[in-house]
Amino acid sequence: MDEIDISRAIIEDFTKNFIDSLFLDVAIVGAGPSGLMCGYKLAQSGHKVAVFERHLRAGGGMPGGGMMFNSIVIQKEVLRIFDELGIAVRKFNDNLYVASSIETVSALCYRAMKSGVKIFNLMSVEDVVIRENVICGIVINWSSVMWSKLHVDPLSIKSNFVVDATGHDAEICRIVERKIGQKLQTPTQTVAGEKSMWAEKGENQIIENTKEVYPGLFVCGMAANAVFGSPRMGAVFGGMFLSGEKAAEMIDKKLKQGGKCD
Ligand code: 48F
Repeated sequence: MDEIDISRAIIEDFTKNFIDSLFLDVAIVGAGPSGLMCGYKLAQSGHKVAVFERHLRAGGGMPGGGMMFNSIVIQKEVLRIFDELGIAVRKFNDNLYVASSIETVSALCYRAMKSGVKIFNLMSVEDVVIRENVICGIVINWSSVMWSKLHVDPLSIKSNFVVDATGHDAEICRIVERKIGQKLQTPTQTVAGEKSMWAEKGENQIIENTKEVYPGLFVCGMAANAVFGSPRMGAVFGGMFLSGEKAAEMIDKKLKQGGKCD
């Protein structure tokens, strides 16, 4: 065994994966529960998907559970998803169940990747590609470049659709607003920002808020509630799974109608 072989194996494998991802059906920004769920469902439908995650590990806000008590709460209606993913749940009451946040993240990543999703960690999306008022891809850089504020130009990935699954800050929607110089077409005509904690209302509204907010750009998860000014909901996660699933279904339908960007 030679150290150079180890280096070559890693560099060649990564480069092959990266080059293979330069054109995607769907580029998902954020490997939290909604982004991973969206990717898993799209890949299951046969689409070419990659998830770009700023941090070292996938999972977003899920591993920390509620205030670092590393359990999460889900509602009865998402039991079918947890069952499909093979995640153990324990009944709390007639409507609520609990699961290990670590087991949930691990299962979701594993099943997503086994379905064909590529996950690129330590990469940040800093811009989008826009052609004739349509989002056609993302602009990426190493997170370490951004954190250290180095002046290094980014690279681009083309995709038919982009999903903003960046959580509370709805970063991609905010970038698009800045770049097009106008408010996104939302009822409030703005990226409103999430409202204070109201679990039940937030969970109900997240499904309605999951949609295409600009041609080629979908929003899901907590970012959807931030865009439409709906409440946050804390460590109850059912809505994140249902929102990711809904975004995937909507994009699947559009992809089956034909590609969008060259
Ligand atoms: O925050 P996050 O977990 O989003 P989510 O899927 O789930 C929200 C819940 O975790 C929780 C909650 C439950 O009720 O409210 O907060 O909506 O995951 C978002 C991921 O996106 C990454 C970020 O590091 C996180 O892992 N991210 C954010 N901006 C960027 C990004 C960016 N510009 N480029 C790449 N990754």
